[in-house]
This record gives sequence, structure tokens and C-alpha cells, in this order.
Amino acid sequence: MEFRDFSDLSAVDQLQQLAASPCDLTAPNLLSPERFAGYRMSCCDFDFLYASQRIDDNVLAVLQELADEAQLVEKICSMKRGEVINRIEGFASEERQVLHTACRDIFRNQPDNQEATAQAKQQLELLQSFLQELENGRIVNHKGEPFTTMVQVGIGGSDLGPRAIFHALSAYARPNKTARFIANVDPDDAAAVLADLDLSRTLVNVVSKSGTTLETLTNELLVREAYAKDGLDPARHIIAVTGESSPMDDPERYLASFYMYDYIGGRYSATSMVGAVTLAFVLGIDQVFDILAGAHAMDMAAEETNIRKNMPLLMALIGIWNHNFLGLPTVAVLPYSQALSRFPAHLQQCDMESNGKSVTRQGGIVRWQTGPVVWGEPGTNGQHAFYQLLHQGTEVVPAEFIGFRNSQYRRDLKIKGSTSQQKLVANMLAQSLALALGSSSDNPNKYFPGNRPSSILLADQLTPYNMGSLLALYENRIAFQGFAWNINSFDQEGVQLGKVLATRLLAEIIGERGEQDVLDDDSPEINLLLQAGISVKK
Ligand code: G6Q
Repeated sequence: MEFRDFSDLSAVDQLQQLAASPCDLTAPNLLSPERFAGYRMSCCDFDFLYASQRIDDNVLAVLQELADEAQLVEKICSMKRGEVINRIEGFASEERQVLHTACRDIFRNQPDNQEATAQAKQQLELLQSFLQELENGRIVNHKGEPFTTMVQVGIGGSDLGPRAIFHALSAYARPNKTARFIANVDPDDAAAVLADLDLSRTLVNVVSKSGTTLETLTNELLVREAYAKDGLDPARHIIAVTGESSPMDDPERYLASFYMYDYIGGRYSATSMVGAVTLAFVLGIDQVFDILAGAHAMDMAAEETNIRKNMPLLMALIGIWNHNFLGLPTVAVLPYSQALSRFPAHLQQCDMESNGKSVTRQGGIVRWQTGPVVWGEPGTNGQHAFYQLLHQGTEVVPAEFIGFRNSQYRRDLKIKGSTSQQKLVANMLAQSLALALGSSSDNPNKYFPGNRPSSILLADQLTPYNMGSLLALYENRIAFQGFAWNINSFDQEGVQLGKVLATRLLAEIIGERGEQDVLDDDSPEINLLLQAGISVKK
């Protein structure tokens, strides 16, 4: 597969020229019914409405050229077949396949990668047997009672995706089943979760691909100690999800063990056992299959070469237009759904850890902007917080709204002629229009400039199936953008340095090194603090 520098693509020159005079959303009649009807596509239960982006047919045509020239669809297909694309040519790098899509490619006789899908199916079968044993009373607590809560202990990719999906779908939880999450090494995280738990009815799912993550191992010990204190045997309560032959790959220590594989990156692992175990415990296995089916459908949709029929590709290209050509440095993801309250946090990791890179696939320094800052909070809460800046601030922030026509619980009340769900959706649509159209006023303080881009993802209801599609929509979008920018979206070297320094500082705090060592140390960053008299010791 040929990876070319973004700035060498001829479409990039053309887009730069078009960006000199992009369409103005406040121009009279620009936002017409025809534009709304034309700049809209549907896929996997979602409508994507993009009339409020600063694009026109010319821009879309050149974005299509960019997609073709950079062979974005070919690249995603080859990723799914198992090409080793997690690498930097000529330099030590992870040198791995990227096969999270195989976890959900379980519905076809001829999956893209036979081996990875066979492993995914095998793990799903193991999970089904484990759930059956919980169901039929073969796995119970010491009093013969069923387990009601699963606590997932993990951090980063082993926490954010599963936690976001759990919150998104807890309306579908089976009776008397719930989940809690512990991630932070801050002891108060675990303490707060453990404070009100009946440990005897709780299973703990320790999730770590590497089996070496400080936070997770620490929290596992904290939990084990809590069981011991209550006179309970941790071996009857703790299960593990880890990489094959990791230090946690020790079935003796756990009630049950599941694998995830090295070709699944942490932040892309929500549809592997990393997410499936806790989600299946709470929701049941059928709902997990629905999540996988939605994700798989979106993976298939990502293979379409026409950008106007490929939702993740179109979103990726519009994102590139806003970021690289209109110069907008951030993206706000604004779900009008309380259930998606943790989804922006998951996307922050998935997007920024993937595309927050400055080195090309050939080890050169990029000469163009790569991943934007991603942030967001659920609406309407955000409206009462940071929307002031979105409407009248000096920073223009492209907004991605996500909303649903119906609520999940369908427990709603008509007040003043409308339900709360109708109010919610009306607010979302109104915000998008207000950002685009603005409003004139003689009072400068009440003037809204408008011409601020946004798009809307709209579905009937947040279900397991379309939660899966939504997850895969963003995963594929992130991969497409990384391919276009010629960066490796699948490693995370940038998180290492801070960890190394923290380990050295910790040694200092616990007094493993004498004063002399410190001054002779090859860690000038830490000596900076010490010589300035800044101490974290008590
Ligand atoms: C994600 C990253 C990172 C990882 C955590 C947890 O892509 O690799 O967030 O998921 O550091 O790692 P373990 O699962 O190995 O504990």
C-alpha cells in the first residue's frame, strides 16, 4: 500500500484554493430545503445531515478526489484484511496488524481475516458458557446467591469505551444486573466504588491487555484486599481479560479468563472481550451481538468508494476540510442524549491518541495539521455552560450533534404541548441552525455572527445496534483521517515519557535514591523540581 504525504496530494492544492472563499452559511437562501435534502445521507439507522457545513458541490467533488488519490477506502479494506499497518517504516515500532474490525466480522462465512475472526468467535463462545454458568447457578457466591454487579477494573482503552457503552445502554440492563468501573490510581476512585458495594454479590473484571498497567494492578490488589477483609475468597470473584501470555495470563488466579489479542489496540477494543464481558453480564449476550452487528454494518459501509454514500468517510473528509483548510483547531461532539454522556470522553481518547501525531508513516515530520482537539458534553447541559463561546466566541468550533427522535425509557411527560424528548431534539436542531444562521442586532452584544459549521447525526432511538454503529462510525472516521494525514493512528508513543518520569519521581518520593543520586541523575526534568525546592514528600 502506498502512503503519500498529505501535502503532496493534488486535491490538497485545489482544496486550499477553494478554502479561500468557502460558502457562507448566512448568505440569503443558502440554507434551503433543497440543500437540507441534498446534503443528507442515511446509514445503519443514522441520518447524517451536513447542510450546515461550509461546503458546496465543488468542495465535495475535490474531497472525493482526495479520498481517491489517497486511496482511503483501499487502505481501510487492507487494514481489515490484516496488513501490518501499525508501523513506522525504517524505525522500531509496534509492527502489528490492526484488526479490531474482526471482532465483529462474525456474521459472514468469509470474514476479511479468518484467523482473527475465529479467535473472536472462540472468545464469544467462552463468554456464552461463562454466562450460562452464572445463569444456571453453577457459578454463585459462597451463599449460593447469584452475582448482581460487575466491577470493571481497567484504564484508558480498557475502560473508556466499555464505560461509555455501559452508560449508553444501561436502559437495557437485565433486572438486578449492573456494572461499576474503577480506573484511576487515585485511591479515592476505588474507595468510592467499594464503599457501597455488596462484595459478596459482586464479580470483578480486571481488564488489561498488557497485564502490566500500574493503575490496574494496583486497583486489583486494592480489590483483593477488600475481599480478604470481608472474609471472602477473591479467587471466587475475580475474572480477567488480558493478552495471551501477559503477566495476568494466569488462569489459576482467576475465576475465569478471557483473551484479547495484540492486533486489537486498547482504544479500539470495546467490541472485543474488553467490552463484551461486562456488557454481556449486564445486558445479556444477545444485546452484545446486536452491538457487534451494528458495528459490523458500519465497517461494511466504510468500504463504499462514493464519499456521499460512505458516512465515516464523508465525516472524515468534512473534518479534514474544517481542520486543515478552514483552520478550525477543535471539534465539539455534542450528544443530545444523557445516555451518551461518556461518549465524548471515549472519543477524546480514540481520536486524540490515534491522530495526535507529528511523524509520518515514513518517520518524517508532518508539514500539515493532524488530529484536532476533541471535546464535548451532552446537550442541553452544554447550552447552559459553554455554548456562549460556540455562538459568540472568537474561536470557531465545528459541532457534531448526535440525537434521537425517541427516548430509551419512554417515560416522558407532555408539558405545554411537548414532551421532554421533543424539547431535547428541538434544542439540538435549533442550536445547529443558530450556529449557521446567526442573528443580526443593533446591539453588538446581542449579535450572532453565524456561519459556524455543524452537522447532525439523527436516529430513532439509541439501541445496542446503533450504539455499535456509532462506535464504529467514529473508529472508521479516525482511521480514514489518519490515512489521509499519512500518520500511524494505531500506536501511542506520546504517553510513554510522562510514565517514565513518574516512575523516577516515585522512586524519589519513597526515598529509594540518596541526595547524591539525585544530583547525578540523568533526569534533568526531575532535578529541576528538586533544585527549586518543590517537594511532593510529606
Ligand atoms: C489505548 C492505549 C491505552 C491502554 C491503557 C491500558 O489504545 O493503549 O489507553 O488501553 O494504557 O492498557 P492495558 O490494557 O494494557 O492495561
